[in-house]
Amino acid sequence: MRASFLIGLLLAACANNASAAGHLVIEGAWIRNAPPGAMMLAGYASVRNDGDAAVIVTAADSADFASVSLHESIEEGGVVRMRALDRVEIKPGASVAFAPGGKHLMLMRPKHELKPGDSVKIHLSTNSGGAAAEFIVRDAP
Ligand SMILES: [Cu+2]
Repeated sequence: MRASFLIGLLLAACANNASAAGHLVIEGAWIRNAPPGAMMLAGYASVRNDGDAAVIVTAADSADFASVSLHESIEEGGVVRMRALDRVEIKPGASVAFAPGGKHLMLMRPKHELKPGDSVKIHLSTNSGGAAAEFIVRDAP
């Protein structure tokens, strides 16, 4: 009885608003269109913490890619490199931009071809649950 009540609550929470689960609001989510056969794509979005406690993004995943990781582009002596991030902390009321030239979601080995206008669901895991959003494939603005 109690278990089914809890499951009902969880389902209601999930159905309510997938992109605002936990305290995170994911906005303007997009994936940079890449040539056919590309094995590596990048996803971008603005991630806002609407809650009153810090949220730590620890991982990301998508059914449409073999793997998704948190990355950051950094310039060192005129050379741009990428490094993997273990965690991205978002303070209460703050936003973190995943944007070209900075933090991004590294999307490895798409499981099917993607073209502009396609939508891909990406899930972020956090210390307080997670959040997901539909990322739209498009050319760079
Ligand atoms: Cu990267």
